[in-house]
Amino acid sequence: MTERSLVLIKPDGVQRLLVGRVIARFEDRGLKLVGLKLVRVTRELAEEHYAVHRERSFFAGLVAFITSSPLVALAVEGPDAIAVVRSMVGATRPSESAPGTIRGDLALEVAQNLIHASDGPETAAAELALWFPEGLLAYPREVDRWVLAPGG
Ligand code: IDP
Ligand code: MG
Repeated sequence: MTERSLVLIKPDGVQRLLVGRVIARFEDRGLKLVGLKLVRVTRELAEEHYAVHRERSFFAGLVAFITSSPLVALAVEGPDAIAVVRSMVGATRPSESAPGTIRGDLALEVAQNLIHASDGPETAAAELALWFPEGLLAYPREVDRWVLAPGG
């Protein structure tokens, strides 16, 4: 099923100039961009995004980190995009992230693990609405037309 997922390239990824390489991985996989922007995150947005972790010991540090410098928010679309993106991102703790995943290749610390990705259909819908209140762009690609209507 075609899905959309929210991806955040966290401040460490922007500071380390890894934005293009991370986006390229998703494009290489065949996922289509339907939203993309550089965001200076407010405390309110950060606390809303990570509300599920409000009681965790690392919450204050996580909010401080995510608001410390701009991040890149992207919305990607494709078949089973939510699970595909999560598998490409890798485990939360870089010590457990498999080589070949984004975290497994590019991150080493859990507090600076480079990337966020929605973990299910409900969180994806809520996170896309939170980060892209202006909505996403739907548009056809030539490859979609070729696959869906060869010769047509
Ligand atoms: P996820 O990003 O893989 O979905 P979550 O468990 O939802 O992982 O945690 C959200 C974020 O909180 C992680 O990506 C990481 O940046 C941070 N985090 C999680 N656990 C810890 C921890 O034990 N110490 C510091 N930061 C943590
Ligand atoms: Mg999570």
